[in-house]
Amino acid sequence: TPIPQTRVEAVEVLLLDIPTIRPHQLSVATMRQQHLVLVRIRASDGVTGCGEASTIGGLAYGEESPESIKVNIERYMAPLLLGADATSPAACMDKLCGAVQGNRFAKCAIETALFDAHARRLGVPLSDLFGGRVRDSLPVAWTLASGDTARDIAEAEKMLDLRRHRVFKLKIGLRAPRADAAHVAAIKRALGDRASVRVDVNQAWDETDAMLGMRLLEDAGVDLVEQPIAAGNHEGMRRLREQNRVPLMADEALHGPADAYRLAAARAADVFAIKITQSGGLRGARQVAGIGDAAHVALYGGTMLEGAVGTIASAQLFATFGALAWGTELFGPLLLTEEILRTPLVYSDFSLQLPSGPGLGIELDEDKLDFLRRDKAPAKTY
Ligand code: MUC
Ligand code: MG
Repeated sequence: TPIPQTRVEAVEVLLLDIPTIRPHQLSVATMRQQHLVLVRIRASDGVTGCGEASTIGGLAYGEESPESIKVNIERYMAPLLLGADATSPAACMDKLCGAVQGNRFAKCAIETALFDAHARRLGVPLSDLFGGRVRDSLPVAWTLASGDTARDIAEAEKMLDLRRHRVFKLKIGLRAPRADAAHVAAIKRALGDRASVRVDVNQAWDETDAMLGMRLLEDAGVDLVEQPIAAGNHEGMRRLREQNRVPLMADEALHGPADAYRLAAARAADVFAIKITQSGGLRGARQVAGIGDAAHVALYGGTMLEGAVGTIASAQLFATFGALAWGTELFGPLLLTEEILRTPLVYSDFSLQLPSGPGLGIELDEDKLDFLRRDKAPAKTY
């Protein structure tokens, strides 16, 4: 095979540790920091692209950790990419996926960096490589997860005042269903029709708990219940849908297009929470959306609580979706105490505004990266 004209020349992986603005309490973990994995890929024409992977609570949420992502990219994936045609993210990813099983989060970071670089090379926003934008802003939900009802209500009121969020997702599942439902009902009563209130159980319930919980939550005025039971229990999800009126969203159950197909066929979800990390990248997430559309499963733009890079990468893709009935939760950067961009992302009018520049449309603040990176020594390149 001929040597490509524009080749992948360097792959760099950075780990950033950033404190959260408050403890973020999920049924699987309480986060006080987030750890971002940034991947930068430079090509022989001098163009560099950036991608991100993040996880939630170490290995509590998924099977990749920030550290495993870094070492697997450096040791196994970077060598496969070096010399590959940087003008074809698809060809690069085919080569990678032919030799590497799993590792969806790592693959997502790499694929994003390749797309960012190629869009910059062409001088177009990344969204142009996925058909162009249907919208320039995306509605963004906020997660109330302080663990305290009064504090959650105060936080929601502040977000409404700032016109930053009017959709709130409550993290539940740590307490018994009746106690959780009382917490949710108190928040919904305080916010009334000014906000949509939804819950995420992060798989904490068994099917019996969920039958009770979903009924109580419906009575409390909840609009959507996310992943109430184990990710693998598709039949249980279908039964919950049959017995309840409040819509059910699949999140952890969705690990890309193959799961999307199985969930759709089993009629196990009303809504898909699409995440670029869980889907193994932007193209995988695009396929999940296509399966959802074809099966009349509504779409929601999910987050792995990424920082600015993964958040805007997700936004570039979600902006190309024809229908996005449930909006997005692309608030990750707002949960962090440190800004890593030269110009912060714009959140206004309850939405994230998409940047118009080429590629991801963002510029990293190198001084901040130097300050936040776990290993302060010069990054290793391969
Ligand atoms: C999840 O399960 O959806 C998204 C928002 C948030 O607070 O946690 C994540 C993970
Ligand atoms: Mg979720």
